[in-house]
Amino acid sequence: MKLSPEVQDALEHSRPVLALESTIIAHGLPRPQNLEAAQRWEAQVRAAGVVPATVAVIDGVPTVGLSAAELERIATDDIPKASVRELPVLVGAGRSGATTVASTAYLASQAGVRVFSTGGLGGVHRGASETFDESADLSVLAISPITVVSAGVKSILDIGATLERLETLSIPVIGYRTSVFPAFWLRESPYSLEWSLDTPAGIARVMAARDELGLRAGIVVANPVPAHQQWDPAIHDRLLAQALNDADRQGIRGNDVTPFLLAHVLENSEGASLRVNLDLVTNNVAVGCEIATAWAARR
Ligand code: PSU
Ligand code: MN
Repeated sequence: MKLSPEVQDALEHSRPVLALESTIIAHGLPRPQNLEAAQRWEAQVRAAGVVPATVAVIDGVPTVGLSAAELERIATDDIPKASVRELPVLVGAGRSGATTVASTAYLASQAGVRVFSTGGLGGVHRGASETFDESADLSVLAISPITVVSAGVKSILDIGATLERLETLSIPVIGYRTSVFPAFWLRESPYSLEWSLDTPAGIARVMAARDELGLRAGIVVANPVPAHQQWDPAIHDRLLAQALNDADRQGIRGNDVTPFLLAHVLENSEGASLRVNLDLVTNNVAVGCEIATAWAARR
C-alpha cells in the first residue's frame, strides 16, 4: 500500500485525515463535473485544516492519498469499479480500480485513517430476497474500524432491509443532528433512528468507546442534506415510481436495474438530482472534517 507523503506525515503526527472514495468520481458522477467536484472536495478538506486521502488502486498499488495527476486519471480514464473482492485481482494483475465505500473503508482503515466521507452507502437492493443483491459495503464495514459519514442510502434500494442488515452486522448507525435515517436526495426516509448525536466530539467519544470495547465494526454517521437543499419530495416520488415501472415493463433485471434506475432519475430530473448529490457530499465532507479534527484532538 502507498500513502501520499502528506497523509503519512499527518498520521505520524496524529493530525486529522479524511478518506474519500473514488467510485463516486469514476462512476457516480457525470463528466466533467466529476473531476471538478473531486478537486473541490479535496480543497474543502484542506481549507478545514484536514489532509484529504482519496483512495484508489493505481497500476496495482492500493493508494491512500492520490496525487493531482492520479485524481485526474480516475476522473477521465475508464477505470473499473473496485470493491474489496477486486482488490487482490487488481493488485496481482497490476491494474487500476476506483474504490467503493467497501474498499475505501478497508484500505483507509488499514492505513490508520479513521474517518471517511462519501455520498450514499451501498445497501440491500429491492428484491434482494430473490436476487441476493446486497452491497459488500455492509459486510466490509462490519470489519473495518472507520467512521463513514453518508446521507443514508438511495431510495432505489430497500432502506428498511439495509437498516436491518446494519443491525445484524452490529454496525452502529448514528443520526447527526437527526433521529430519522436520511434517504440520500431527501432529508428523511420513513425509518427513525435510535441514536442521534449533535457534536463531532460526541462522535469521537463513541469511536474511542468502540476501540476500548475491542470492537472492529465501522460506525455509520447519517447526515441528512439540509432542508433547503433536498430534492422536492413530490417530484422525487413521482420519478422513482416511473423509473421502477419502466424497469419492470422493459424487463430490466439483476445488476442492470440500478444503473437503469439511476440513469432514468438523472435524465428526467433536469439537473436537480445531480445538484443535490453534489451538495450532500459537500455537507458530508464538512462534517467528516469536523469529526476527523475532534478525533485527532483526543490523541
Ligand atoms: N450510492 C450512491 N452513489 C454511488 C455509490 C453508492 O448513491 O456512487 C457507489 C459507492 O461507491 C458504493 C457503491 O460503495 O456504489 C456500491 O456498489 P455495489 O452496490 O455494487 O456494492
Ligand atoms: Mn450488487
